[in-house]
Amino acid sequence: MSDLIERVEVLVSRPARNYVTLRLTTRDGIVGLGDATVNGRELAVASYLRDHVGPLLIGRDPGRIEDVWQYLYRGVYWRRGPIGMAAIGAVDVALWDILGKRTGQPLYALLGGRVRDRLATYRHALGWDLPALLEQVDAHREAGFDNIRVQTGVPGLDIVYGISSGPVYEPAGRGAAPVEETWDTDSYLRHIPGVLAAVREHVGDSVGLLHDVHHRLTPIQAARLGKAVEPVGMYWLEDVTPAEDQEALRLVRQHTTTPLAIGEVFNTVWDCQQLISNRLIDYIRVAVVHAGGISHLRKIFALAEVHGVQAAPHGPSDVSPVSLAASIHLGIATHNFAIQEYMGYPDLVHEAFPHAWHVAEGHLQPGDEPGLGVSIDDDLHNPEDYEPAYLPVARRRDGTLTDW
Ligand code: GCO
Ligand code: MG
Repeated sequence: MSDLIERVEVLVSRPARNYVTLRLTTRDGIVGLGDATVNGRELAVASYLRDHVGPLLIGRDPGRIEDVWQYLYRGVYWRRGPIGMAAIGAVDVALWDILGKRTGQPLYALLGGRVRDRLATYRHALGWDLPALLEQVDAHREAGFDNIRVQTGVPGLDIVYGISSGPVYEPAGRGAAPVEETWDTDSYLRHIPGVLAAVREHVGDSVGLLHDVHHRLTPIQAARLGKAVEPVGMYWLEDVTPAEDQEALRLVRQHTTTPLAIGEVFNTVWDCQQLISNRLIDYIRVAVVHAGGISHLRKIFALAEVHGVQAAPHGPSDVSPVSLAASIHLGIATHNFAIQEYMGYPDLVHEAFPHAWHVAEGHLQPGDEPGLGVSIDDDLHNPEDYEPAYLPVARRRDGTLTDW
């Protein structure tokens, strides 16, 4: 058969930042791409793909997408986890890409076709202080974006999640070992409600405001914050507590009507099954790359739809343009998909992954090329460019390690 998988390549590269990309090629030359980037742990997933998954794919029928997923998930015996699920996700996305190219259809057409004309997105505004933050908020509004995530410095702290000294924030890449940040919850809780209220005052009612707490609070602290910012009318508060404790959200929920978003570190439907079926969140943030690809995300989103929860996937710079493409195609074809995060990329990343998806009038569009509509510029994917780059860790003032 001419359409079986013949070649499996795992590209580890650093066009401005580290990415792991899977490239599958069939005997008749159709190429499918998948993103397998796990920020700060790139080589582990590359080895999983090269050493264990790749050899099993050679000679396999790329059209049996669900069967390959089950083979790689159930067949391995060991379950879940970010490394294994990113590898499965990369294979899944590459197979969908191949199917699109073989049938000449953009992916969204194979996923049921458009349910909306354009996909809502949000951009990041960051600033150490309010004037700097408002400047970025205004810039995004002028560029046509209606939904903005706001992150700001905290008095007394030197480094804070989501903020950098320059205009662009990059979570990883600050050296060969993780940077250690100091965290102080009381200072944060005293400061942030006033900042969010001031941003609301500045932008008026028509802008969606989002804020990422990045897993820093206990349930009762999260409940207090949610309640304090109710007058701001937030689009959402994100990751208020460490996400693996699903029951914690019940307490938060009992105290506040501020919408809650969670799930960027989840890998499977079983990580969010209680959260969704008990309606403890409003938005589920699983990403194509980290939660088993398009096939598995569709199941999570279907469960969410039944329970009135909306999809809003993770989309920072460490989710490559390949994954972002998959998410945009899925978003344009999924009824309960609310919004796609789009942090943006350095120019070199756009050049390394030429893509049909694009921003138009403050919204995302998948483009109409067959499959994902993303290709690779091989010259910009040099394995020698890879450098270890870790996400930071955080300690409380007394030195206790806490959630970053
Ligand atoms: C977000 C995220 C990111 C993560 C990063 C980890 O909401 O965009 O929280 O900023 O921290 O993707 O690799
Ligand atoms: Mg986040």
